[in-house]
Amino acid sequence: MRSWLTNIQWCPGCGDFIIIMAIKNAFKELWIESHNRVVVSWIWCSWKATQYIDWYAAETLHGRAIPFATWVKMAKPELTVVAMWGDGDWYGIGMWHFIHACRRDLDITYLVFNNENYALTTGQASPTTPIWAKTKTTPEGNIVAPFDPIELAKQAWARYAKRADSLNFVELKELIKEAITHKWFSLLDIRQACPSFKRW
Ligand SMILES: Cc1ncc(C[n+]2csc(CCOP(=O)(O)OP(=O)(O)O)c2C)c(N)n1
Ligand code: SF4
Ligand SMILES: [Mg+2]
Repeated sequence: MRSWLTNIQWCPGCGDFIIIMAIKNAFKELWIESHNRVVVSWIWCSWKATQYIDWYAAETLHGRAIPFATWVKMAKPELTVVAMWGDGDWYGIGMWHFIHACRRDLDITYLVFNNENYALTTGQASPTTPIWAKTKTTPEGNIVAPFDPIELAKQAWARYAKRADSLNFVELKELIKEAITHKWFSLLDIRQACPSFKRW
C-alpha cells in the first residue's frame, strides 16, 4: 500500500524525477549497497528524494546539513556520504558552511539541486536567480547579479566542482558516479528544471 511518504508529490515536469533516477542508477552501477550509503538533507522542495532511495537518511535544518554530514563522515569514514539540497539552502543560508566544506576537503559528495529559486516557499529569488528574472520577490525583474558557485568553490580550494543538468540524464548519472568516486570534497551543481516557478 502506498503511504503519504511514498506518494510522488512533485509537479509534473519537475527535474527531481530525472535527478533521483540518476542517483539510483549511479549507486547501482557503482555497486554501493544500501546499508553503506547515507544521505543528509533537510525539508525543501526535493526533500522527498531522500525517501525514494533505499539508504540511511538524516533530515536536518535549513542551511545546516553540512555540519551534520561532516559529523557522519568523521564518525563512519567507511560510509558513502551524500548531502543534497537546494540553491537557496547551500548558496544562501548555508553559504558559510559551503566555503568551509570546500576547505576541509572531506570525502563527501554534495549535490545541489539548483532550480534558481526558493521553490518550496513558492518561487522567491535565490542567490542563483538570473538577472532580470521575474520572481515573487522581484516582480519587476531581479536587479542583483547571480554568483557562480563553481568559481566560488574553486576560490575556496575545492578540487572537484562541476555542473550538470537534469535535462541530460546520461551525463548527469555519469557525473554523479564521478563525484561519488572522487575521494575528497565533490560539488555537483545540478541545473534543475522547475516548470512551476523557473520560467526563464
Ligand atoms: C530557518 C528556516 N528559514 C526558512 C525556512 C523556510 N523554507 C523552507 S524551504 C525554503 C526554500 C528552499 O529553497 P531551496 O534551498 O532553493 O530549495 P527548493 O525548495 O528550491 O528546492 C525556505 C526558505 C525554513 N524551513 N527554515
Ligand atoms: S515547485 Fe519546482 S522544484 Fe518544486 S516540485 Fe514543483 S517543479 Fe519541482
Ligand atoms: Mg531552489
